[in-house]
Amino acid sequence: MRDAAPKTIFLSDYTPYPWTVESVNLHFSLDPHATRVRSVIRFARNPAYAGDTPDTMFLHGEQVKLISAQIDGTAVDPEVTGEGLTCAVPAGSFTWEAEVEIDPANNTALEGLYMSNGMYCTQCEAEGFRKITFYPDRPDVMSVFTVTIDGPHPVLLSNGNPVKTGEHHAEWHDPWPKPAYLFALVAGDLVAHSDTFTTMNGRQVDLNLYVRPGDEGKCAFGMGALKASMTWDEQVYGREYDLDLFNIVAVDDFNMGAMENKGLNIFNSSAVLASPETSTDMNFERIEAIIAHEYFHNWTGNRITCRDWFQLCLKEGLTVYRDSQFTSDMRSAPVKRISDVIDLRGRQFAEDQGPLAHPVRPESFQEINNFYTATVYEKGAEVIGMLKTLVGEDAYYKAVELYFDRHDGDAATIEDWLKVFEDTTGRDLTQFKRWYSQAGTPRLSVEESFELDTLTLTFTQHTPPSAATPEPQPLVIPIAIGLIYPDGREALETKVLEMTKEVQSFRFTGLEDRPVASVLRGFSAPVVLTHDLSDADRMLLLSADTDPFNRWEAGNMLARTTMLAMIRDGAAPDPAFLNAIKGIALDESLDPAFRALMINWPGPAELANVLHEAGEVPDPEQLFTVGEQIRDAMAETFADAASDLYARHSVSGAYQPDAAQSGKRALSNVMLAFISRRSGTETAQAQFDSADNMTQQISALSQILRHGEDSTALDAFYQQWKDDRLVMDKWFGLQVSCAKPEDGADTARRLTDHPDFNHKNPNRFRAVFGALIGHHAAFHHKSGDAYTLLADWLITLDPLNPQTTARMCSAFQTWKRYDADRQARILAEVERILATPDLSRDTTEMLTRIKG
Ligand code: 0A1
Ligand code: ZN
Repeated sequence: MRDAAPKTIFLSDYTPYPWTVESVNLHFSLDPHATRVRSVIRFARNPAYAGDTPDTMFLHGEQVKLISAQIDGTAVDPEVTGEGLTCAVPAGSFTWEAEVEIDPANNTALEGLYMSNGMYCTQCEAEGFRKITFYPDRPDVMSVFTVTIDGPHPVLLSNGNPVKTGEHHAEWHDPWPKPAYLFALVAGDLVAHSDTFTTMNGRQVDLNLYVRPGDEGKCAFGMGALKASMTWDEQVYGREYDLDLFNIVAVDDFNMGAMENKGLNIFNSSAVLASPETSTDMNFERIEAIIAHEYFHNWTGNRITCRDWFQLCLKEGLTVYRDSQFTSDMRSAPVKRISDVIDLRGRQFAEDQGPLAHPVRPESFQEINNFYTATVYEKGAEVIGMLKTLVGEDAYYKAVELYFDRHDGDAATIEDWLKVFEDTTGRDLTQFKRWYSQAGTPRLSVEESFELDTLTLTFTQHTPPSAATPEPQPLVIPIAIGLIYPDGREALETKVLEMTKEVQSFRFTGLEDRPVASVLRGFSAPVVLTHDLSDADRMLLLSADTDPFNRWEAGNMLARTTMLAMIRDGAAPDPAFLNAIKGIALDESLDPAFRALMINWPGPAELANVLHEAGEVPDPEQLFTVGEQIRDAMAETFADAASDLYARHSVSGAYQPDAAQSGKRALSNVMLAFISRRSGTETAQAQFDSADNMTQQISALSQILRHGEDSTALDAFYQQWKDDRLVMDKWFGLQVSCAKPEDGADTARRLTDHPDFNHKNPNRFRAVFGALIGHHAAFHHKSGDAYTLLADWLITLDPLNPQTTARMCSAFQTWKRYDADRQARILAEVERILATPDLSRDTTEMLTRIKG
C-alpha cells in the first residue's frame, strides 16, 4: 500500500541509533502461511548517541503480526503502525522479546522471508529484515546473531557456523557482528555440491553450493570460481576468509543477481548454475564475476559495512572495482576494460544524462531499492579506479590495508574511505570528493597546438547542470595520455595528467615530429571526450596505439563517424575503413576476443545518445536501417574471408569456458552472422545440429531466426530444453531480440500468453521485457505498441513485486530524446501507470523522477 505522502530521507539528517544491540537470538518455526519468529534482543545505551537516550524506542516492522512482546520479562503493549512499533523502554540496558507471525507463501515481493518452489529463503538488503520481525533495521546497528530453525525440510541454513544441524531443527551462530540486512535463512529439499578451501593461514573452510535436486551437474564451475576468488583475495588484498563454512544457495525467484549475506550467499540461479550444454560463454563469465563480487563483499561490505544507505557506493563501487580486477586477472584485461566501458556508456551514461541522474553518493531518496543503480555500482567503481590512477598502485594498496585495519567492524562512510587515502599519501582529496557528490557525466574536450618541438594540449571540462547538481564544480580528472609519431613509433609512453581546473594546458617538448595524441588511455575517467582527430589520425591509432583500449576506441570512433554520416547524409561507408577492420579481424597476432570487439559496431542506443548530445532527434527506424546497412556492407567486405575465419576459429575438443576458447567462439560467431546474411542459414543450421554447447547452439539459432524461414529449429530447441528453466529464459528472450522491429511488441505479447510465461518469476519477466526494451527499434516502434504493452505489464506486476517493476521503469528514462509523437506516447503510459490506485512507493518514485 502506498503511503499517503511518501517520505524523503536525507543524508544530512543522519543521527546514530540511541541504542546498541548486544545480541540477537531468533527462533523460526517455519510454516508457509504462518511462520512464527521469536526474537530476544539485548539493547544497551549507545555511547555515540548525543543527548539523552529517549524513553521510547522505535523498531521497524512491516507486514508482521505482533503476537506478544515483553521487556525484561514483563508484557508490554507497543503502539504498532504499518511501519513499525513504538514502545516505552527502561533507562539502562534491557531485553526485548517478541513473537510475530509472517506469511512467506504470499510474499511475492521477494523481500524478507519468502518461498520459491517450496523452499524458504530470505532477501534482507536493503530493508527486508523488517518484514521478518521488529528490529532497528538500519546498517549501523550491528550485532551477533544466534538463530534456531524448526522446519519441515532436511536442509536448514543461516549465517555463520553451525552449532547443531539435523533434519527439522538447526542452530547457527554468527560470531561476526553484522547489520540485519546481511541476515539470511534458507530451508529446503536441497542437495550440496561440496568442497574445501585451505586459507593462507592453513585453516580449512567447508564450501557448499546448495541446489535443487537435478541441478547437481551445474555446480562445478561456480565452485571453481569461488575457490579462485578466495585465493585471489588473499593474494591481491591479503584478505582471508573468517568462518569455518561458506555456503551458497541457488534460488529461482530472486529480484537481483545475488546477495552477500554473511557466510550464506543467496544467488539467483541464473547467476550461479552453469553447464556447457545450458550456459553460454557470456553466462560463464558473468557467473564467475558475480561469485567473486559476492565473496569479495565479505570484507568490503560485511566486515566493514555502510553507516547508512547513502554510503551504498562504499561497498558496491569498491566491490565492483575488485571484481573487475579479478576478471581482468582471470581473463583478458583489455577485453574486460573495453566491455566495461561499453556497458558504462550504455547504462550509466544514459542514467547520468537523463532525469534519473544522481550522484554516486545520493543525498536523498524515497525508496532505497531504487538506488541500486549503474551510477552507484559502475560509476562508483570508476571513481575507485581514478583514485588508484591518481595515487599509484603502491599507495592504493597501502591505503586499502589501512582501511581494513582502521575500520574492521565499523559501519563506515565515504569520508572514512577517503581519509585513509589522505593519511597514506598526504594528499588533500577535498576536490576529488566531488566525484561522489556531483551528478552528471563530465564533458572533456581537448585542443592541440604544435610549434617547433612542443605539443600543447589544452583541456576544458564541463559538467552539464542537472536537477541533482544545478551548479557543478570542476573535478579532478586523471587523463592518461600517450603520443604516437606518424610512423607508428611511440613518442611518449603512458603518463597521467592531473586536471583540476576548468581549463588546463599541458606541454610536451623535445618531439621529433608532430605526434598524434592518444588521450584518455584505458578510459582513465568516466567522461565524454571530444577530441577532433582526423580520420587519418584515428587510423594511425587504430593500427599503432600501444594502449589496447584506445586502439579499440579509435575504431569505435571511426565506426561512429561512419554511421553518423550514413544517418545524416546518407553517405556510404568508407571501404578503406571497412577493410582496416577486416585487417584487424584477420590479424592472427591479436586476441580473437579483442578482434570480435573491434568488429562490433555502435548499437542504436549508443547512436541515439550521440545524436541527442549533438542536439538532434534520433529516429529509431532509421538507426535500425543504418545498422542493417552496415552489417550488409561488413558481410560483403568479409565475403572472401568469413568462411575461412569461421572455420579457423571453430573450437575443436572439449568445451572450456575460458577466455581463449570463448574468444574464438565470439569471433567465429560474428563470421557466422556475416555468412548467414549473405548466403542463408545452411551453415548456421549445421552448427545448430552439431552444437554440443549452448554458445554454439544459441548463436546458430539466432541466425536461423533472423535469416531463416521456418520455426523448425526454434521448436526443436523448445522440445530439447522445455524442462530447463534457465534455458527457457533464453528461448523467450531470443524470439523478442530477433523479431523485426514491427513485430517486437506482438512477439512479446504472444510470449506472455505462452503457458511457460510466469510474470511472478523475475527471470522470466525480464527475459521477455528486458529483451523488448533492449531491442531499440522494436521498443521505440512508432506505433507505440511496445510502450503500451510494457505499461500494461508493469501495472500488473507492481502490486506483486514493486522492486522489479520499478527497475523496469527505467526503460522510459530516455523519453525526452525522441520526437514529439513518441514523447507523448511514452508520457501517456507513464501517466497511466502513475494513475493506478495504490501504486507502490518504488514505482511512484521512479516514474515521478522520470517525468522530471
Ligand atoms: N548487494 C547485492 C545486490 C542486491 C541488492 C539488493 C537486493 O535486494 C533489494 C538484492 C541484492 C550485490 O551487490 O550483489
Ligand atoms: Zn555488491
